[in-house]
Amino acid sequence: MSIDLQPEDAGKAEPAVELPRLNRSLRPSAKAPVRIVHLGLGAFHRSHQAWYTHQAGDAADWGIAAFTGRRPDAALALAEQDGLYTVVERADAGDSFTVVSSIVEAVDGADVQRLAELLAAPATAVVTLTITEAAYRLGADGQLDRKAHDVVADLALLASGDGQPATPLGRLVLALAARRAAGAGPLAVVCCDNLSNNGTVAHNAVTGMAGAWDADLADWIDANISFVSTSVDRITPRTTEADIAAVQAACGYRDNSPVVAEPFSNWVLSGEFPAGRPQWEDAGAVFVADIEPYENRKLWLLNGAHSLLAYAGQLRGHATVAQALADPLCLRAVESFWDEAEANLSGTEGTADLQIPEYRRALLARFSNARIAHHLAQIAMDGSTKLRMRAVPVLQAERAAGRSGAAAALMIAAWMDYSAAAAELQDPLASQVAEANHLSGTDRIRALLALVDPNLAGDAAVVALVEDLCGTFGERAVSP
Ligand code: CS2
Repeated sequence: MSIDLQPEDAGKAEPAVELPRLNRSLRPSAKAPVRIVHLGLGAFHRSHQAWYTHQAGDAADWGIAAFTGRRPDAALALAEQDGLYTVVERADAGDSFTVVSSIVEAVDGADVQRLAELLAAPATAVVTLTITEAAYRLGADGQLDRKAHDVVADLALLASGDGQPATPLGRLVLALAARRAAGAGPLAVVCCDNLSNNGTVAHNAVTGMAGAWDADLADWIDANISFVSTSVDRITPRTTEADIAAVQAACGYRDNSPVVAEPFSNWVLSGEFPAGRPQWEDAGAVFVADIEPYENRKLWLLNGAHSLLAYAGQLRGHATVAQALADPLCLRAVESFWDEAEANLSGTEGTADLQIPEYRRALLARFSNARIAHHLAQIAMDGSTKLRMRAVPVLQAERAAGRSGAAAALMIAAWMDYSAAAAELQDPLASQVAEANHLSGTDRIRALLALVDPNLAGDAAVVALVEDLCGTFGERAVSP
């Protein structure tokens, strides 16, 4: 079911009577059987992978069982509506509303037994992941950080044989062990987090965890599980009360879990699906042999600009992406970073096939969509991990080419200033960042840089460059 609405109509019709809740009577057809298991049930999964699956020509064969991460809330809310929810596509010209029905089971992530049961079923062919960049617990060497405290705790639980792992990696490894035991055969794990080479990252993280528990399991995973790399794209801010009210007014039912997204969406995938997959190409997904150029284009141009705006913009007093982009100082920083990134992007036929000028123009339009309130504070989270993918490769490539990389370095400098100014920093390395911020001068810069990339921290010229750029967007941070 889809409805279109102009902006001036939105929110007009105040419901006079209690409206029905979105419920199974609105499900367009019978529930599809579970063949996809998702870890990380959140707004992005619902606006992206679940939306593609809903639109696939063979959607009737592909139901998703979606598991939450740390908290059960999203699963409980969705389960009340039989897994149904509304995607609000929010364009400058107005909203359109679609009820998505591909999620057939919404489960609390702590229910590891259900996860193991589903992975042990031969019908399950695909596992998709949106567990956040930081959850892969990658060390600076690209391998699983086996000393991370939650990894240590989960390994102890797995070894004891009677405990429920708490990390997505631990849960997935336990469920893959159940699949091996059941002889249910190969499947594909599709990483949908914003990491370069994300299939390899997922492979290293999963086999790293499995291998530290049971070397045979790691070998079985290597032989049977295909790790698919993908580049995912759709700007999806957090749902607000106003969004819930807009759906109620426009659609005539109450939906406790609508998701608002821009009309644009993109999914590029590369890898094998040994047990099959939905026809995601019907919804515009693209399958390629070499994903790296697409991945870098998206990670550097979109996500890189996002991080730059998140730190620079908040230091300048802005709250949303659209507001920050309207600030000439922030816009200039983004354009300079894009110039550096573009100089290091190349596709199969140079940059022609990547259509960088068009991509940049489209990004400016997407970021300026003022009807999408994309909060900088949301993007600013987990900076130490995100900068490794978004700023470091461009800085390294620029320096290798004999140039300064000042625009990429500025993103890192803005993060440092922000990390000292923020009331509360959400980051997997928050305590180390706080410690580093107690140092002063060059020592502080070096210590912060080491958390992002130890090699860069060992390069005195880069440390000096970053130190020089601190303070560009506001007060230079001083040690307490
Ligand atoms: C953002 C992404 O929060 C962030 O770090 O850069 O979530 C971004 O909105 C998506 O990747 C867009 O596809």
